[in-house]
Amino acid sequence: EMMTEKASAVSHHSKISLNPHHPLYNEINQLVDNHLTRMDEKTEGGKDTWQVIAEEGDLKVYKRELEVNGVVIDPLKASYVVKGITGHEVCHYFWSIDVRMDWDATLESSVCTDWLAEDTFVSHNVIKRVWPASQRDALFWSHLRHVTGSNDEDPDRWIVVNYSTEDPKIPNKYVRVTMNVAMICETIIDPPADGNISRDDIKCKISYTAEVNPGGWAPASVLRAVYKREYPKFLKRFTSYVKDTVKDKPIMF
Ligand code: 18C
Repeated sequence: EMMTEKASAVSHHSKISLNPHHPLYNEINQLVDNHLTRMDEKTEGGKDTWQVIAEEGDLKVYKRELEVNGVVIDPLKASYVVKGITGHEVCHYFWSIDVRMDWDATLESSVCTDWLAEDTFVSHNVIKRVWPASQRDALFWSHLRHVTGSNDEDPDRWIVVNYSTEDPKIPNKYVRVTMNVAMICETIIDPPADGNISRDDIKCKISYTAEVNPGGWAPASVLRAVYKREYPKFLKRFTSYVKDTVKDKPIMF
């Protein structure tokens, strides 16, 4: 359904390449704005209903158990601090479909079905089969955005949103998974005395959230076990991939 632009009192300064007349324009702005606002709320503390499912140094993965008609749709969130990389780099590689198969071990294939703008495209992704469930696929738009902060409380951030969409051209061969995923990053710079910023002086604060509906019945215990194993694995694998890829490249601020 179409969302009004008025609802997203755009407090987050940003630039979008997608044409304002594109049918997804309002939806994308709304999703980006909601994710940034929700993240801001989270940092304000308050009561926490999230349970930790993995904790390893600076990596923390949380979930909230939620079942609708017997289908597990546990919302998941993670925070991670990774040295030597920037938020722009993390989001660039998370968004870029050219490298997705290099780090996403849960996918069997990933194909761009619609290029919308230099910051937005739609892709069809076939997920590896997990026994005993039927094979799943996902069709979603991916949008990359730089959000410049206006003051100290509103820091400079990069964000990628992957959000399910529909396309009658894509045949329905699998069980369709739907999702709302966001990767939000902030770069922390420890200014060196000599003023030359190297990779030793930077780190990236990552906040990742995933709301996935498996699209049909899947055994809850298997699904929860797969999530518990796969999300931390993904975050470690993906960030090592980024570290490794950029280590000899100039820092992309
Ligand atoms: O965010 C991630 N990836 C993005 C794309 O690169 C995108 C996410 C897309 C897909 C998420 C799909 C989740 C599917 C869940 C339903 C599966 C049902 C299986 C039933 C089991 C009983 O935003 C990173 C996503 C990291 C996701 C980790 C958890 C997903 C587990 C899904 C199963 C994966 C198969 C495992 C194969 C093992 C590989 C050695």
